[in-house]
Amino acid sequence: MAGSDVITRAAPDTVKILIAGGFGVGKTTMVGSVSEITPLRTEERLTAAGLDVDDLDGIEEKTATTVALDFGRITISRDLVLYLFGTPGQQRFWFMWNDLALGALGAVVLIDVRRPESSFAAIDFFERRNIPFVVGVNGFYGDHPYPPDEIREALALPDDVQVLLCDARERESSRDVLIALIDQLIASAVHTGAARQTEK
Ligand SMILES: Nc1nc2c(ncn2[C@@H]2O[C@H](COP(=O)(O)OP(=O)(O)O)[C@@H](O)[C@H]2O)c(=O)[nH]1
Ligand SMILES: [Mg+2]
Repeated sequence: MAGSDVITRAAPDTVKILIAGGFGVGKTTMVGSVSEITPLRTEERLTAAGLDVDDLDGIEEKTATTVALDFGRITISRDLVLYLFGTPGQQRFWFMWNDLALGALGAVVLIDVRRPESSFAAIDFFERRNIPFVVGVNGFYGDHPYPPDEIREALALPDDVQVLLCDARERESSRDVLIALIDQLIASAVHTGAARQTEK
């Protein structure tokens, strides 16, 4: 019967994912490259007023910044839709992170391979709250000078946190990072479920 498919098919699960990391690491770029809807952006041109406040060392080419958040959506499969929330990177907007993290199942912490220290605070944020995350290493200018294991060591990441080399400008590459995160979330849910079963 025409339309029965529509009636019987359950609505997809929607999952909230944060795209986090320091200032200028490529969060807005990643949300923009994977989103299938025109991402909602709240970018403002960087102005002279922010010069003393925003640390532009090493990213002098940056001319706009996310003042509130980026929002995008990607359909992973018929059953799974991700809502992506790109966090603001500047220190003075950190107060928003707790609210943004509410209900988030996981996160991508992006790092700029040239200045990994700018994402330390984001890693720390998710570790403290036990929010699962993967690390996406955004190789600016397509450069990936360090293998994932070296980056893991430099960031003192535990073995279960995946480190993925990526290019935030590329849809496929950004999508791969999100799929790795989803795989990790599913694996840990299965693991927790199995542990509950054996407790019974
Ligand atoms: N060459 C290069 N530029 C990038 C890459 N990712 C982001 N950018 C640029 O770097 C700047 C900062 O990126 P943006 O996404 O705004 O960073 P955010 O502060 O983390 O949201 C922008 O001008 C981007 O166009 C990349 O992989 N390679
Ligand atoms: Mg941004």
